[in-house]
Amino acid sequence: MPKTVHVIGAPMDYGADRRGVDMGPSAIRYADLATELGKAGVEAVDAGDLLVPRAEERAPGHDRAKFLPEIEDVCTRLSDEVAGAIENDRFPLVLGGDHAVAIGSMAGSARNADVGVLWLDAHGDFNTPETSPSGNVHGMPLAAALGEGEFADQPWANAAGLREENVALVGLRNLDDYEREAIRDTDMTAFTMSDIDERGVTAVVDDALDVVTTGTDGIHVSLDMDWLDPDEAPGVGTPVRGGATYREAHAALEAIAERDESEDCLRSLEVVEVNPILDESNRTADIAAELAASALGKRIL
Ligand code: 5AB
Ligand code: MN
Ligand code: MN
Ligand code: MN
Repeated sequence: MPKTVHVIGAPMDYGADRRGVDMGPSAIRYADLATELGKAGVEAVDAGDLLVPRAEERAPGHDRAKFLPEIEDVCTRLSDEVAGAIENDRFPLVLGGDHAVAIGSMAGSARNADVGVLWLDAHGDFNTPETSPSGNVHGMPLAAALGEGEFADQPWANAAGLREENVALVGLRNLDDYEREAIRDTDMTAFTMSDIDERGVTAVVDDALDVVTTGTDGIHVSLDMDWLDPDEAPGVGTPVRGGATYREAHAALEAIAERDESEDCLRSLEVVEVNPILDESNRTADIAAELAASALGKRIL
């Protein structure tokens, strides 16, 4: 059955140092998201943006997890919105915003179900306030969802139906020392860019899909646009060279669509970290819109 997509903008930039990522939802809509989703054959309903007070109106608070109370407020509302959409048989597509919005998306998607998470990112996003080198919460969402460290005391951040065994990270190429150890110590499955070099992106994504679909009711896909190479997608706050090419990225999202076609597993999707201020001619948002369409079944032929 074709999905009805519920588009939710989360114009939040509390989680990152580089201001401008709050314009991501606008930029992705401007990049003809609606037309792209039409090409995927889905119906899309735009629920508008969550209200996010400007960072200038707030104080960053403690420096190990900047703006954490503000992030809690936005992510709690986002989580309700995502869970509500799923309850009404709609497919939530969240437009970020910095990657801290994923805390809300995952909590909503995994509220009443066992959910797997596929994390497409250059980074591990597995810091906690204790270990973060920057204090930026966009480097912490996976740790928050799994209740690591100080996040154990932040129930709003935990994704109820998410277990480490059902998390797969794909395309890693930049980890902090702590994260490297911590990711090795967890039961999450991590694939680096070297795995993609060796085996090709579709084989790696297929393995990752096995991890996230096994024993779950569905999957949440979190696409950080810095997963792509900055030559393709320069409009991101924390670029790392050596990322997925344009075609590799499409192949990955097409593989997700294909799996969804056979197993009806795709439950929610988010596209985050688009920063049009750092971009060239809105290229990164263009690709973001196209990739969302690929994940939802857009075909070349
Ligand atoms: B992104 C870094 N690990 O914690 C940190 O873009 C970068 O959501 C985090 O993946 C990058 O500050 C967060 C150095
Ligand atoms: Mn990243
Ligand atoms: Mn990220
Ligand atoms: Mn376009």
